[in-house]
Amino acid sequence: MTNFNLQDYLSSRREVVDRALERYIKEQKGHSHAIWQAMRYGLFPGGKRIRPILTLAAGELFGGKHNKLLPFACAIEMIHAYSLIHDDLPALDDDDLRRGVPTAHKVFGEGLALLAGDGLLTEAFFLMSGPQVTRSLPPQLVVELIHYVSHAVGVSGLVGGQALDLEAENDEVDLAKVEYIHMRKTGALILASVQIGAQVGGGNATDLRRIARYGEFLGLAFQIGDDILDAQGETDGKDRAESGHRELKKATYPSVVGVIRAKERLKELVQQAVKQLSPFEADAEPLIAIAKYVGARALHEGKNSKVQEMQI
Ligand code: GRG
Repeated sequence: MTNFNLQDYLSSRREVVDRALERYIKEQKGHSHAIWQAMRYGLFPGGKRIRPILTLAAGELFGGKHNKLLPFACAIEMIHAYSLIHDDLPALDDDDLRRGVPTAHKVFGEGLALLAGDGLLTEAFFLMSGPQVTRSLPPQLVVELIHYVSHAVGVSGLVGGQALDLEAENDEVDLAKVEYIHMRKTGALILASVQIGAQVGGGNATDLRRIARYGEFLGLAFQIGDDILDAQGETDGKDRAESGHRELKKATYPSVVGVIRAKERLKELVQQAVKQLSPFEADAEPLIAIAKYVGARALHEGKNSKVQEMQI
């Protein structure tokens, strides 16, 4: 046992990510224009920053340096922010609040919010393919990483998962279908967050397989946890009464098998995720603690919980 403190780890890495995102925005021409303001609104103050922190943690496990990891970590957070802005639009979830404040379209109007999402998505790819990256990593690896992220956020991942989610509204769905949707809609970007970090960090093929399995279990656990919090009216910054009308009809674990079985599945997934990392021993403490935290949020404490880990 070491003295690893998850709270300190999350807040220090969060600061690193926030500073890098700020720096990136300030460097862009026209960053004070309305479109950048709307994009910035989607990024700041930000939520948990769990995806970029996962990229840093997976990279650090293999000795990866922050200067190489940060463009990817920031790009992944920009993609996440885009997905939330678009997801909140009237055409999708129709949410008025996100993280307890008005959604981007409520502040900037639907047109600019739509474009802010497009802008964040596109700028993410601009960042990953920029000189800071191409000077510090082999070109072949950069192309592979960008290809991988595109796959995770395109039709095979986030966008396709969201489309399936739309189609499944009001349908009778079984658990296999719910998991299939979750693994694309939410799991693919979480998996990409750790995989990209591990690849930039220099993990070997065996390491990458272990990290991929960890990411798959964690991605599914994350969405089930979110659905449990939502079913209990505890989703961060947005209680059930504030949820868009669509949210209430979605195919989720709790809606198919109830909250108790959803919690059992969540616990099992976190245990599986943690198990994948046992060969790395204490070096994997941050990734292990993050997985346990994802479980603990939904299993024990809910939105007002301090950062704490699940006992497993
Ligand atoms: C392509 C038009 C178009 C829209 C895309 C893909 C998409 C819309 C939306 C993404 C689907 C989505 C919002 C899934 C839910 C995933 C989830 C649990 C989000 C919340 O993530 P957290 O808890 O948020 O990490 P914070 O606030 O901490 O950043």
